Amino acid sequence: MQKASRILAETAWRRSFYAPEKPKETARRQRRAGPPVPRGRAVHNHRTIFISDTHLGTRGCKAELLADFLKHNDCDTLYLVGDIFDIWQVKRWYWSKAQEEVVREVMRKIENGTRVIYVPGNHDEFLRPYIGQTAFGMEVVLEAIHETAGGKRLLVLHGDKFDGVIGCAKWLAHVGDRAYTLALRLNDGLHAVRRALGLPYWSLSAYLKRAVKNAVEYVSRYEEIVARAAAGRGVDGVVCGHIHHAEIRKIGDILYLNDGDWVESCSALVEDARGNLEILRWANSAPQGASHPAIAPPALIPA
Ligand SMILES: [Mn+2]
Repeated sequence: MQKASRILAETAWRRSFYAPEKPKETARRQRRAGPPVPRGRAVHNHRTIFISDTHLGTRGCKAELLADFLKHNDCDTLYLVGDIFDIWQVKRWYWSKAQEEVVREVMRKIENGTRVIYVPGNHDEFLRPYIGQTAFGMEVVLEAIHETAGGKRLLVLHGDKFDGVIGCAKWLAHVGDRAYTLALRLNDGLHAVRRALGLPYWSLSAYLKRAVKNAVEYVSRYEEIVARAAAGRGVDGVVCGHIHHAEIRKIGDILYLNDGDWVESCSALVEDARGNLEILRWANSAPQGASHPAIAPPALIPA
């Protein structure tokens, strides 16, 4: 009996949090609700939105998509989970109209009564002296505890503090899936050039394959370390960013949630009124996102 109720609880947890909807159910819902409204046009209301790693101030930031996301998604509480501004690249500072629009959208949310909580990361650590204060209507905190509508307590932090304990070569994780696909194509050409120069054969693709494997290992080790730290804090789950790899999964007793980034995956973590958590990939939803990749590469680790 106890086992049955535990399984039931776990199933309920899994279903409500991240089990994909059964196609049958979706079809039934569509019949009831009519044709689905294309995402990106209607305004969606969420209880909470978590975004991080937008890297405003760099060319990498997908600011048009982010501004479009903010325009079409409202919430009671918005968590900015670090690396929102990228001040490291101050010499290569890049600012666009779209990035300005992103800031304006956040300010508009504050004016409309959205509570905005800013958890600085390592690229926007210039905000860390403001911890415990309110800046531009945003509460700046080192970390936060978010309580879901379902009563789950989630620790919210950027996650850079775990870099030192991972132990994999981080720079290798820079190499993503797409680089590998490209390398496969370049490999033959490279071989021909090296042969013409009298150099021995060297496989770029094999080299990158090892790098991708390392990136995958890096991500899973990071996730486990963050989850372990959260377990030590007595919370039900943890929300972080930093590694640019959106994820929702259970690690031991901890629900590990990573909201991804707005450089590659253009993803946000959202909570609905009932406490269900989901990752939204705006590149798939917004009409102008058609040219963006449907699936993010394993990871694009910030320096
Ligand atoms: Mn970071």
